Amino acid sequence: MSARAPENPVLREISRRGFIAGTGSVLGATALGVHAAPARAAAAPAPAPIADGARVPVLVIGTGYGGSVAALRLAQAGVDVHMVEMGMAWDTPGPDGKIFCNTREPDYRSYWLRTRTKAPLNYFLGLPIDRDIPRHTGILDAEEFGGITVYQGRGVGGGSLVNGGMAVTPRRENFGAVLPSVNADEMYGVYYPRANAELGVGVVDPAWFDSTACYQYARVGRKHAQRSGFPFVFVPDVYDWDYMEREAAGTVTRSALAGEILYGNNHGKRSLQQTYLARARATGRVAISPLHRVTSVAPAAGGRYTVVIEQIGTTGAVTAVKNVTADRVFFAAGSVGTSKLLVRLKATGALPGLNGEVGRGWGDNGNVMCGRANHMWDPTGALQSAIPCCGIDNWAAGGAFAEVAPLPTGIETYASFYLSITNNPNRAQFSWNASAGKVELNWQAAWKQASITMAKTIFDKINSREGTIYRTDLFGVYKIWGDHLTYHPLGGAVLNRATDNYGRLTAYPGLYVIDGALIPGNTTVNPFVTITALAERNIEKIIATDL
Ligand code: FAE
Repeated sequence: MSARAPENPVLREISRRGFIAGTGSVLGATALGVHAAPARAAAAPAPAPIADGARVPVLVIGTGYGGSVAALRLAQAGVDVHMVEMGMAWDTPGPDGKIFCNTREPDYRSYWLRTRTKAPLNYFLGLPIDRDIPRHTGILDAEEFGGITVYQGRGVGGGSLVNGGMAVTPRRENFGAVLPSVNADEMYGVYYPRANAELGVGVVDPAWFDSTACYQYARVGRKHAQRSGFPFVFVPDVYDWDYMEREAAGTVTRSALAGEILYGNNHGKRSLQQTYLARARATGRVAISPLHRVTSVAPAAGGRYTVVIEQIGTTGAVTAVKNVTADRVFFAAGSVGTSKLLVRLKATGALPGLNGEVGRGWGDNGNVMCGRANHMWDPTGALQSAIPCCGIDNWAAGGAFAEVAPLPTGIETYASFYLSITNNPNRAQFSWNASAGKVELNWQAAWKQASITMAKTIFDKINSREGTIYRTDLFGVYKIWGDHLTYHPLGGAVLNRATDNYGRLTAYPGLYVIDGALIPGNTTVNPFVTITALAERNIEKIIATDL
C-alpha cells in the first residue's frame, strides 16, 4: 500500500491534510493546539472529583479508547456521564515545565508505583539500563503476571498517553478471525471510518519520508524487507505529521524527534485528550475523576448499582473510600483492568451471575520484539523519529506483521529494531486466587515460542539475504527475543461469549463491557483502531435500544 493511496479502502478515505479540514472545529482546533497543552492546562482549575454518596446516570470505569467513545456518544445523546480513572490527569507541567518525561531520562513520572524503571528494552550492549525512581503514580504500568509483563497506560487517556499512535485497520480478509460475530460490512463501511476520522489518523508524506534523516532507520528497514521479497507497508498514525515535519525543520519544539514515546509526548501526538475526550468534555455533560480506582460494583435497589471507589494520592496510598450509585456502569478499564474486576466480583459474590466465560480468551496479540545488527556501511541514523511509520506484512505467508520500530537513543546503533504482531494461538485465563486475595493470569512464558517461530519467517530470511545476525544485547546477556512482554493485552470478557454481541453483561441489565477485553486475543495488527471502532458500533446500538 502506498501512503497517498492506501490499498485499504478505509485508509484511502483519510488523507493526512483532509483530517484537519474534515473534522469538527473543536477537534481541529485542539489538534492544531497540541503543542500549547501545558500552558492551557495549567490555566484551567481541576473540577471537584466525584463525591461520596453521589448518584450518577452513567459511570464509566477507565478513560482509554472504549471509555472515551462511550462517554462522548452518551453525552451527545443527552446523558450525563462520570468517568473514573485510577491514573493521573496529566494536564499539569512538572518542575521542568513539561507534563511528560523523556524516554532517555525516566523520572518519577515514568512508571506506575515502582521504585525502579522496567523498560521494555532493558539492556544495551549487554548492560542493564533500568534505574531507581521515586514511587509515584506514573504513566506506564509494567504489570507483572507469572509468565508475562503487560504494559499499560495509566491516566486520563489510558493507553493513548503512552502508545506509539500506530492506527491500523486490519485487512478485511482477516477480520472474520478477529471478531467472528460482528458484521464486517458495517465495520468497514461505518465504524472503522468513523473511528479513524475521530482519532485523527493520517499517513506520512512519502516524499518527506524518503528525504528526512529521522526515518533513515525505516528506509533501511524497507530496503531489507524488499530485498527479501516481503511486502512493505506504510502504517497510519495519530501523530500530527505536519508537526513532525516542522520538528525536523527546527521551527517547533521537538517531541517525536526528541525521543519522546512510552512516557508521553509533550507535543504532536493526538492522544484521546486531544480527540474523543476533548469533544466529550465540550458537551458539558462529562466529568472525570482522576486518581480514583473502582474496587467494586454490586446491585443496589431499583435496578441500580453501588460502585465502591478508592481515591488515591500520588504515592498510591488510599485517601478516601467513596460509595456512588449509578444507573448504568460501563467497564472500560482495559483488557486487564476489566477482566480483573469482573473475575474478582464474580468469585467474591458481588456479581455471582456473571457467566463462566468471564476471564477467558485472553491473548497478547502475539507481540515479540527483536533487533538485527546491521553492517557498518548500513547505518540507521543517530536521529530517529520515535513514531514508527511502516511495517513488513508477512501475515498471510508467515503469521507475522512486523513494525519497523525506532531505537531513539540519540546515537548511531547500527541496529534495526522490530515489534512483531504474530498469529500466536495461545489464550490464557484470569482466575481468582482466594488465599492470595488477587486475580492471576495463567499465561505460560513458553507460549511465546509460537510468536518467535512466526517472526523468524521474516528475520531469518532477511539476515540470510543481508549477511547479518540478530542483536543479542537488547533484552539481557545474550538474549535475542523480547518475549517476556506485551503492549497489546486483549480479551478476558470476549464479545458474544462473556457478553452479548454488543458488550452487555446480560445477567445484570445496565452493566456493559466496552474496551479491549471484548476482543478475543488478537487483531492481526495494532489494536486501538479496532477497539475504538467496536466501541462505536456497540454504543450506537446500546443508545438506540437500552436508553
Ligand atoms: P486502556 O486504553 O488501557 O484504558 C483503560 C484505562 O482504565 C486506563 O487509563 C487505566 O488506568 C484505567 N483503569 C484500569 N483499572 C481501573 C480501575 N479499577 N478504576 C479506574 N480506572 C481503571 O484500555 N496500540 C495501537 O493500536 N497502536 C500502537 O502504536 C500502540 N502502541 C502501544 C505502545 C505501548 C507502550 C503500550 C503500552 C500500548 C500500545 N498500544 C498500541 C496498545 C493500546 O494502547 C491499547 O490496546 C489500548 O489503549 C487499549 O484500550 P482500552 O480502551 O481497552
